[in-house]
Amino acid sequence: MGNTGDGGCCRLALTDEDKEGRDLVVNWMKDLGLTVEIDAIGNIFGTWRVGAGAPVMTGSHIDTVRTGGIYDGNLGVIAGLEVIETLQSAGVEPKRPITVAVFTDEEGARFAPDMLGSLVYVGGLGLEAALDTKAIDGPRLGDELERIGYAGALPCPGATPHAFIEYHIEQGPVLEVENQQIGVVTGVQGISWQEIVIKGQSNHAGTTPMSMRHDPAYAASMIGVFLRELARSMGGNQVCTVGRIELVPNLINVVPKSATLTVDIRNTDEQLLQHAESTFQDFIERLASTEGVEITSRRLARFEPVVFDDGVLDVIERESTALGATSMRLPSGAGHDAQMLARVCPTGMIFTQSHKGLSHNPAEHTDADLLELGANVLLATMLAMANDEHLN
Ligand code: HGY
Ligand code: MN
Ligand code: MN
Repeated sequence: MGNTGDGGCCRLALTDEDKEGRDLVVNWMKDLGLTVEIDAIGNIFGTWRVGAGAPVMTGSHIDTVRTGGIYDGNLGVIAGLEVIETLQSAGVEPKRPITVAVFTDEEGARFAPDMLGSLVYVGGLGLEAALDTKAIDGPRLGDELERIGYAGALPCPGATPHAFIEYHIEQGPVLEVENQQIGVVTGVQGISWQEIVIKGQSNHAGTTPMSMRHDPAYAASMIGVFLRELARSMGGNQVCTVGRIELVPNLINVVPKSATLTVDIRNTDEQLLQHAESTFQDFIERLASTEGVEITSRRLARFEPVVFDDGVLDVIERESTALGATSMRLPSGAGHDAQMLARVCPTGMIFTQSHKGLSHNPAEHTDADLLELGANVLLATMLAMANDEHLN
């Protein structure tokens, strides 16, 4: 489901490929004897009902971007199921239930914002507003959820877990460059997504003097150049991306009528992120005036930087060391469901290396021994959290 034939995966949220993937994971959960529940935004929960009290939860997402790799998100779900299977085979029963979650639409690539399912789960976005979200290809999220049969009965927001631990590839180069096997993730950087619409005047490419043009394609290009320069001048963790540009009518001999583009701005520091946003806003106001075009922006996502629970990080670090793994603390450049669960319970993340730092790319790769080591750290951490050892 979603195999792109080049080693990658295209499983956009709530597509038929996503349904196939969901059905497969639900079957794996049932094979493990887990209680499978689905909530009103399509989040899937497989719970091993042992022990007592609120569950220790792990998991991630199985939706991907269009040029996805096979590890982003999938690793966290599969490793979570592997943790349960390993404990069951060893006859080890945790003192708390263990839940593996598959959160809806983590990528936000088809339906913005990203981490949509986990955001609804923790009460950060109302269910009805989420269900009314429109896809970039048109359909309403709630209709797609019904169509693939994952509009569940469990209410949103959901029950608060005892703790949440997410295992994920780093999707960046740091662990490999620093030759560290495990990333003890300190938090997630702030994310600002906007859709920018530029309306100009379509005109003839051959007859229209340059001085008479009001060209949205030119304005969109200048936005890309400005954002690159802004990130370079700010330095540090500042990143800016134009990921999508659509021109109308998108023809060789027509000065376009309009351009629609997306802007992704991120920083680990909230003040710097706000500075980048306001600097960009000033630029597009100047650009609209000089080029004689109308520029409007619509916010698609805005999340402040998140810091994970120190107690959980200490357990991850301790269990990594006990397993003989090298580890380092680092922030996440990518967004994750864990940044939403951190709003409601003690939360942490475990990273494994991404070869050459590649992700959102079919060449995404992590060596099997590193994948296994990270999964063992996840098992040890979840067991410690389930047996409340972290409180000692
Ligand atoms: O956008 C992100 O950082 C994540 O891949 N959803
Ligand atoms: Mn991911
Ligand atoms: Mn991703």
